Amino acid sequence: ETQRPRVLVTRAVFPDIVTQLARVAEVEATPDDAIHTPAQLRLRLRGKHGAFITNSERIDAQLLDACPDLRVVSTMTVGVDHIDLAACAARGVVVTHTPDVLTETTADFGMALLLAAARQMGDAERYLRAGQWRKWRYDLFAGSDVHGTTLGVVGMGRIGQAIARRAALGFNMRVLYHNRSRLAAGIEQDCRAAYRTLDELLAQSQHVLLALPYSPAARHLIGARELALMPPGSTLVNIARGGVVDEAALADALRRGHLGAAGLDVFEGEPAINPVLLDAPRVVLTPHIASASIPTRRAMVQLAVDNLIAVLQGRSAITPISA
Ligand code: 8YV
Repeated sequence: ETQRPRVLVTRAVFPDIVTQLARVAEVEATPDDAIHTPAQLRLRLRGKHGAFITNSERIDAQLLDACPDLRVVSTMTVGVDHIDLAACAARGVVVTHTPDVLTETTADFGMALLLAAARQMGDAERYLRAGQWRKWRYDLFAGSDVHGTTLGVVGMGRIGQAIARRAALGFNMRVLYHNRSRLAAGIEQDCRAAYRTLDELLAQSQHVLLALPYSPAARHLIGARELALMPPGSTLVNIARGGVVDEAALADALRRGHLGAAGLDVFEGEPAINPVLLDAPRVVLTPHIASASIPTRRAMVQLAVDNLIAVLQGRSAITPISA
């Protein structure tokens, strides 16, 4: 009797979806949400053929060498910077991710974070909850407008384009974008977006939103020099990866009053947060929840499970990604 493949599920996610894996594999689930150390992950993945992971688990050459039976890694993320794609390809390990199912939910959140930051909603709520609201003031948490202003989108992929449509069509914003490659004119027309170099985008945008895929080349893409290019009082929103922004430089730009506001959903070293951000003014901080609506998180888990089942049954992956 052929042995059924063995699969590790590294996170406690929707059991009614994960149980579908039992149709084709022996499943080792994870009852809690403890973060795996690399050694724990290697130990648990040894002898397994498939892995369900999130961006809390890193897949690198050392792990792959310790787990030679691994045939497929299915991540419940669209970003894959936690996976060494070249090392997986070199070992014939299929990698799948969850694009498209999260695009609109994440784009909604990108606009929400932009509005919350520009209009100082974080500081305003803390002020009210602290019992400090005593009287009306004409300029109480008076922030900057979003409608009719210029939004610079860095990373005009699926999520960036969904945000550009919301900005242009919903808020009458002028959209500039910077991308590794220039988009087809049709898309520019659809999003009413114009291509700019990064420096031009930073200098010409009242609000800048980061939605680019992360790689070591993108680390600290936005540092002190780039922040200084942004107009005084402008807004920076990051829904990409924490490493894209030099957080100390950002906190300094906020404290000095150069930057009007920031909205961050991702952080270097998350879930640990750089203390300079916790003390900075006019910044809205959220715990990596941009794709977190129940329907979307269910769709992501379902797609990740469907990818595992397909590959373990010898069929093509639904949404593979390669280096
Ligand atoms: C994930 C994300 O849900 O998809 C990504 O790349 O960052 C989020 O949508 C989050 O990382 C938890 O897995």
